[in-house]
Amino acid sequence: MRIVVLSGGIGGAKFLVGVRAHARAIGAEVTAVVNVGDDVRMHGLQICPDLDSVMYTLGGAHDRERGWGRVGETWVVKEELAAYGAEPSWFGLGDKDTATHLVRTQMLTAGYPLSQVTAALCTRWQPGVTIVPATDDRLETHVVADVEGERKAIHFQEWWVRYRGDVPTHRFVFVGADAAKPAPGVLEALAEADVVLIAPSNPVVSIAPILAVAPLREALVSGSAPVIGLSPIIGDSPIRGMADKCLATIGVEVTPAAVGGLYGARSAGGVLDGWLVDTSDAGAEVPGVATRAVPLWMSSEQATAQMVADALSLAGVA
Ligand code: GDP
Ligand code: FO1
Ligand code: CA
Repeated sequence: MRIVVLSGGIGGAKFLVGVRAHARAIGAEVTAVVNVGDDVRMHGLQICPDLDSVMYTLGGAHDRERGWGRVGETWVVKEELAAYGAEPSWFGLGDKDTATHLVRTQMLTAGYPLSQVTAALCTRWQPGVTIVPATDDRLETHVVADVEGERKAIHFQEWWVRYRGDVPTHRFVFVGADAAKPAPGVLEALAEADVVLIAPSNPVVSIAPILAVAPLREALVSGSAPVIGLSPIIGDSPIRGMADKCLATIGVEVTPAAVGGLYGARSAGGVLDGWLVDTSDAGAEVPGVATRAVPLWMSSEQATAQMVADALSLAGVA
């Protein structure tokens, strides 16, 4: 069996650990198509937070508490940059993480596309799943917000890390999405997939930028594989992160049913065939989408693997 997962960073990475476990148990192959909208160039380095969260987590090298970056990290480079007054000083570059960005930036500068760079970085981390960026082209999430009395578009990282999303926010723009092509391997993986899973990632700034790559969305919608989403919202709040702020910005209620409705039924121009909500949200309905309530807390690898088994069962491919 071939499983494709659309994934953001921390939530997606945690989910992929369970996907990998279940895939090993049933002899399936996994391709993770990862958001690049968070990517940013800082201090001359190309930083890919969601790709790195997935790569480090599956490689067993992530910091569990912080969520992003490397375990056992040190911050000498950050301190030295600050001593020079080099901006932006609000963004934390860990020393170990910086080595990843140096290798990546050097390869990109030499002309390698991000998908090949990611594959090269993964030879070290052996993630056990194929990790592919949604696109090799520039695609960056910018946020239209009122900052220091002025309405402007700022990079997603500035919105989140510098302002903690705590500024009047009007919309998200996926710069470059119109012209972006799926990275090599994405359309092939979708064409060969037996099932597509949408990780319990942030629907607004992790999954939407992936689906904003038009040929990718088209392949997903017209493909033969069932598409099952898992709710990142349990009750009326995200487990962690900024999904509540993002959903409020686009005028969507913070409930599993509303997020399912945002994705929409494949039969009605959306992307979903099935939608998993937590058992505490049993009864949530999304028009045109088969909805089932199962435990959705990713409290252990085993619990997460069970979520995957439930998703495959809902898809009818278990
Ligand atoms: P980011 O890119 O680092 O923000 O991470 P993602 O977009 O991949 O995932 C963030 C989402 O994961 C948040 O909206 C959380 O609500 C969700 N999440 C985190 N832990 C859990 C969990 O145990 N269960 C579910 N259902 N969602 C979770
Ligand atoms: N998050 C922070 O809250 N503060 C930081 O200084 C920070 C630096 C950073 C560097 C590399 C990286 O891969 C991720 C980093 N993050 C940081 C996390 C990131 O801002 C977001 O959590 C993700 O983009 C959301 O997916
Ligand atoms: Ca993200």
